[in-house]
Amino acid sequence: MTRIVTVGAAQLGPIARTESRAGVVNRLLALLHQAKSNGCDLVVFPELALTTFFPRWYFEDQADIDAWFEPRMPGPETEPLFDAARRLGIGFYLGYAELAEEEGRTRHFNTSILVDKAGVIVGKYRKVHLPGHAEHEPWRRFQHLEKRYFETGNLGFPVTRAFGGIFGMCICNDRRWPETYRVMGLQGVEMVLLGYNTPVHNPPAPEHDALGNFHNSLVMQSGAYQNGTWVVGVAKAGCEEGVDQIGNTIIVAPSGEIVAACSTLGDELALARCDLDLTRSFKTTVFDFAKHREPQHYGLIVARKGAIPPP
Ligand code: CDT
Repeated sequence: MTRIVTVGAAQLGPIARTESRAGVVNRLLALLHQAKSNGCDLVVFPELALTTFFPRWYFEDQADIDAWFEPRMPGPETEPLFDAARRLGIGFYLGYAELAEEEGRTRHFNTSILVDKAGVIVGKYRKVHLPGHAEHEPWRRFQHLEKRYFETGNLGFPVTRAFGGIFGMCICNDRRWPETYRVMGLQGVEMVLLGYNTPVHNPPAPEHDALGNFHNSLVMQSGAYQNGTWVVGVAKAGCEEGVDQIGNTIIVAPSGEIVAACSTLGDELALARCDLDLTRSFKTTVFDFAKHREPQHYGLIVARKGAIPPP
C-alpha cells in the first residue's frame, strides 16, 4: 500500500524589518504556486513566516510588540494565502505570532497552523520550548527575547488527521527536544511539520556555532527514526538584518535519511513524494511502542521543570 503526500519545504530567505506583510505574502504565494505546479499536496513555511524575526530586538512599549502579531487568522493580509489554497487545492503549514483574547486577557503565542486543501484550518500548535531570555541583555550583539514576547504554548503536542495521514506540528527550538517527537509518536504521528529561525551565532555558546547545521540535521533525523515518522524542517535562512541564520531545510524519511534539501539561503522549494506507509516498517518492528517500550522500567519519572536528581 502507498499513501503518497507530496510535500514542498518552502524555505524563505531573509525578511527585512521594513518588509510589509503583503510583500511577504506575495513571496509565500509564489512558492505555493511553484509547489502546485510540481504536484505538491502540502507546503511548509517557516516559523514566524510573515515578518522579520522580531525577538532579536528589545521593545518596551506593548504597542510596538503587538504590531508584530496577528490578531486574526486569516486576516486581511493573509486571506490571499487561504484563497490560493482553496483555488489550487493545496494545503500549508504557516508559523506566525498570534495575539489571542482568551481567559479575559490578551495572550501572545508563537503559533503554527495546518490548513487543508479546502483552505480550512485543521490544526493549531503553540510553541512550548521558548528559547532565549526575557530581559534586555546589552552584551549580546543581538537579542533572542522569545521568553519576553511569548507565553509558553498551552495546547500540548496534538496530532491531526489530514492529507490521508496523522500530522503533528512543532516550532524551531522544539525540534531539539526528544519529548516533542515522542509525545506525537505516542499518538501515531506520521509526519511532523516544523519551521525555524536559527541564528548561526548563539551568544551564550559561541563554541557551538560551527555545529549549527549538524545539530539541525541530527535532531530531526533522530526524531524521525526513533518515532517512525516523516519530519519536514523549514528554515528562514540567510543574513536577516545583519544576523546570519542557518538554512539546511530538509525532508527526513522515517528511516532517518534525508530525502530532499535546500541548497541556498534564499526562497527555495525542496520537494519529496512522501509515502506515509513507510512509517509502518518502523512503527511495527523496532519502534513498536506497545510491544517494546518499557516506561514502567525507566525509573524515576522526573516531571518537574528543570528537575535534576541530586548527585
Ligand atoms: N527560534 C528559535 O527557537 N531558535 C532557536 C535558537 C536557539 S539560540 C537562543 C533554535 O533552537 O534554533
